[in-house]
Amino acid sequence: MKFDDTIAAIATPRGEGGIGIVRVSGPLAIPIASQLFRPSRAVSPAELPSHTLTHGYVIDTSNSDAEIVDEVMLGIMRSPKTYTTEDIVEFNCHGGTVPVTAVLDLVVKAGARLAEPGEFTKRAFLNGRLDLAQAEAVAELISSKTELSRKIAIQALEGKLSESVNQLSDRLAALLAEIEASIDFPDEDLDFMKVEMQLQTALAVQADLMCLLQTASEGRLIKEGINVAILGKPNVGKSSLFNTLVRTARAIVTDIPGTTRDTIDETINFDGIPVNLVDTAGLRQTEDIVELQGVQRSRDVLNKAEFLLLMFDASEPLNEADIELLQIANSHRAILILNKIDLPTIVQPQALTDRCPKARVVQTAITEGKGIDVLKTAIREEMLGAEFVIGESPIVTNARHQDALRRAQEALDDVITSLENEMPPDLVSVDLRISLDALGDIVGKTTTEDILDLIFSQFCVGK
Ligand SMILES: Nc1nc2c(ncn2[C@@H]2O[C@H](COP(=O)(O)OP(=O)(O)O)[C@@H](O)[C@H]2O)c(=O)[nH]1
Ligand SMILES: [Mg+2]
Repeated sequence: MKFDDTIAAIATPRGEGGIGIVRVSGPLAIPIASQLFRPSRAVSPAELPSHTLTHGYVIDTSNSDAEIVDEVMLGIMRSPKTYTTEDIVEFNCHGGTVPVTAVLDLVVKAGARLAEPGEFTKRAFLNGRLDLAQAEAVAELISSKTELSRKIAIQALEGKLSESVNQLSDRLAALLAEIEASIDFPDEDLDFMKVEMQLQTALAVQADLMCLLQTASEGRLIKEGINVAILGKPNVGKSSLFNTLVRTARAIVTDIPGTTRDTIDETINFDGIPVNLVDTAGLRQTEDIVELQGVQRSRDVLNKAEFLLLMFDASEPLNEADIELLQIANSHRAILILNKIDLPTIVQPQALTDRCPKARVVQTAITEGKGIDVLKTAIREEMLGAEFVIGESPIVTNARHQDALRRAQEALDDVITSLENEMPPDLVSVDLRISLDALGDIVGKTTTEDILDLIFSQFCVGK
């Protein structure tokens, strides 16, 4: 695809900083630079070699005295080896809102139009430099909250995810060709053998598709994070645990509101997982109206939490509140923490597992620093699975990809059922096409215009 308009935007964040970049892409990029830029040595932008930076000035020529607007470094990147594949120029201005905006205004007056959010990346996609999954990885990389999500985004940007999806597509496309050939040239004698082989192929693809789809639960967790609540009766050690976990993790700056008087929360980087950790007021029966509100909030927290750290005091007999927590544990993802094992113990782990056989119990003495590493490993394993490692194989982090893989899988299930029941090949091919189209949606082969608009509108301006 070739665009005949030229787009421009401020590519750096608003506010003051070292550099502010005005990025321009399209056929007018270099002519605009020639018009606005005066190099400090006598060369015109049209003669500058590609992929170089040149010192000079942006000049406003609209009035007679050719006023200097800013001193800049001009970056020139000629088509096709650029982000958008088009000619790109970047004015590296002094990083303040006013100089950058002044340069952008001149660029627009000279014939560019303001870019929509994500439009540079959209052009990179429409011009075939990135596929859709790679374009989305750009946004994921920018918004990644932890090292782990950065690694996964880079992997997707390099095309690892697309490669896996394309391999699945190729195998299904080959199967489709074979099945369609048997519609056109039926051969009764060979059909039985053929269908059996087609079925084996479909099953093999299904198994690989399933593996990829299964990475989505971890992938989404790493990308979006998880709400974890610490619950337990008063004095059991919740705040001590909260403080220990927060202190030993790297904090993540987020704009998620949530701190209330009765619950404190903090988003931390827990081994690469963004964890929103909530310390609650005690969960217990009470008559006091002020207390009651705190308890109500604990219940709200409970409803929002996706993972629970339930604390019990090993030095005191279990009470009603403890029993209630153990019931809660049965219907939630949870770890049971038996704290204060440094004191004479009354409660054994068995007492917890008797009531809650599925949950893992970790024994700790938080104030003594005992059991904390074991607890952290347990939390990571319960959230990500013990075998989880970032390796060569791609990880699905994007809800849209997950949904497309699910659709591909459902259609492939139908293909398999039809093959098993020796249904006519034209029927099989219909489902096979649905499955292929769903895979095509991931890399953008079959994606509709509205979906593309939606995806790119979530990018920042200037990317
Ligand atoms: N001996 C002992 N005391 C603890 C332990 N963990 C917490 N505590 C103490 O128990 C008291 C209550 O702790 P806190 O974290 O405020 O409990 P919360 O009410 O559940 O938030 C404090 O005096 C802590 O120092 C532990 O493992 N062993
Ligand atoms: Mg507390």
